Amino acid sequence: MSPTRTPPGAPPGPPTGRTRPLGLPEWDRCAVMGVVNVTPDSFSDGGQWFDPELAVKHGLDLVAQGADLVDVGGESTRPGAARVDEAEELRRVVPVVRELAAAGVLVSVDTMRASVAERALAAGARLVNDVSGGLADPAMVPVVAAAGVPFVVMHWRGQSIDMNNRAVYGDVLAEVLAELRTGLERAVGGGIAPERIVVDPGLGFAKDAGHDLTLLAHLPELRALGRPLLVAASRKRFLGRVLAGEGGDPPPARERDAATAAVTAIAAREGAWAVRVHEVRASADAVRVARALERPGAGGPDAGGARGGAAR
Ligand code: PMM
Repeated sequence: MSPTRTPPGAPPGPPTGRTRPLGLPEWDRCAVMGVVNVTPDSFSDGGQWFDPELAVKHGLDLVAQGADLVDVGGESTRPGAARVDEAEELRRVVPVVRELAAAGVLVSVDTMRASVAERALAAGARLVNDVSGGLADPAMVPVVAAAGVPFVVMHWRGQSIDMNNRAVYGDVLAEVLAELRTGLERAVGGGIAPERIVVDPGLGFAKDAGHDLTLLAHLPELRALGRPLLVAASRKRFLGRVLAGEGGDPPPARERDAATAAVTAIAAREGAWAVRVHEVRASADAVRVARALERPGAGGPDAGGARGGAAR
């Protein structure tokens, strides 16, 4: 079976998401955000899409496989990673955003820099995904507020270079909730409309495997923050640990996609707004199954969204 549902190379259709008046795209099910890392050193896909042309093609492929939106980033945030400089991040991200947006793809930009967000928005991005939730660059919240676009506030305790040292919690759920509330207040206080804000527990960021699993086990409490929830578990270390079992060696990142799709099914069932994944196909199927379970009588090829239609 072909991994795609549209002919290879065919441009994706227009974004299938509806847009709320204040700009947050939404679907009648959990959305699938495909990841395009234009980096030489991400833990998850090891530089495969560092070439801008390959990155654009990969973004289009992800849409053909069922991604509702595509997240483009130019800076690795793996534990221990040093920062890339601004000029290099702009060079990596902006052309890829421009081409994908021109092809009709709904693009988010994954950046901690206000200048990169601003240029990516000018190039057609529709959403800003800042893993620092506006903490890394004081200009970020004002830029997003002025642009009037949706903003992801992720739980974050500091730059990747030493974030593992900050994985210290008495009660991880209570502390992440409190710190996310502070992040929400900071964003709203800086002029971003609450309706445009998505929250994300930041799996793997200043967290060990036990912390990540605790947070995933408590998605209803995270949803009770009252904002749409993004869950980004894809290929992360905690999945490696789960698959390895006691004392075993974790499988490499690229062998964690089935486990990622399992998390997608759980997140969709718990009402997440979106999941952020590297391998889209299985998660696109998972969110449709979760949607079908919400209205079992509806069945049918269109149950849950726009990807139905092709025979299997
Ligand atoms: N994780 C990564 C990058 N961007 N964005 C959000 N909102 N949440 C995350 O957990 C997140 C992110 C790191 O993973 P990658 O290197 O595979 O992209």
